[in-house]
Amino acid sequence: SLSASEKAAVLSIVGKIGSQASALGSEALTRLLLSFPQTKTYFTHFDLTPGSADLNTHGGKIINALASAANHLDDLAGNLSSLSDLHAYNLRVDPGNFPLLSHVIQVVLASHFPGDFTPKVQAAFDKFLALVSAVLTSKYR
Ligand code: ZNH
Repeated sequence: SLSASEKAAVLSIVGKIGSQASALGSEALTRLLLSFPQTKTYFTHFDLTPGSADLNTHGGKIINALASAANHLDDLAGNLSSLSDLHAYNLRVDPGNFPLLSHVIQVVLASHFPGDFTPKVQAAFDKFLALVSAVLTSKYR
């Protein structure tokens, strides 16, 4: 779990997102699909053109889910329970893809918030993304 200062660091960067969730998430997905083309298999029903409505909508959902989780750091399992069911039983996303998405999200945050995404904040956010990923892949069997 996260220390008090790690929790504060996670909330500090989440607090910068504001109205940019869709743009940030869309860019993260574009980076994911370009750097790790195998991830395209999950999005065959999407328009994968950078900036498409599909990527903006889905990117926004991902970032908003992370922002919600960041505001429930003492109950991540509860906050992410239905998303955990969805990924395990319905989507069946290979767990190996979660570190890839976590990586590109951090690249996006570093690029958009260079002054705020300090090494210390990144270390905390990386730990946070690993905890979220662990919950989302916890029901696989
Ligand atoms: Zn996921 C979906 C989140 C990872 C794939 N997702 C989803 C959603 C959300 C999320 C919020 C929506 C849901 C509803 O609508 O209800 N994810 C998330 C997160 C994460 C993730 C937070 C981490 C961190 N995913 C992931 C990965 C992948 C995915 C890694 C692959 C690669 N997802 C997915 C899909 C979907 C989802 C495919 C569905 C889409 C549609 O719309 O169709």
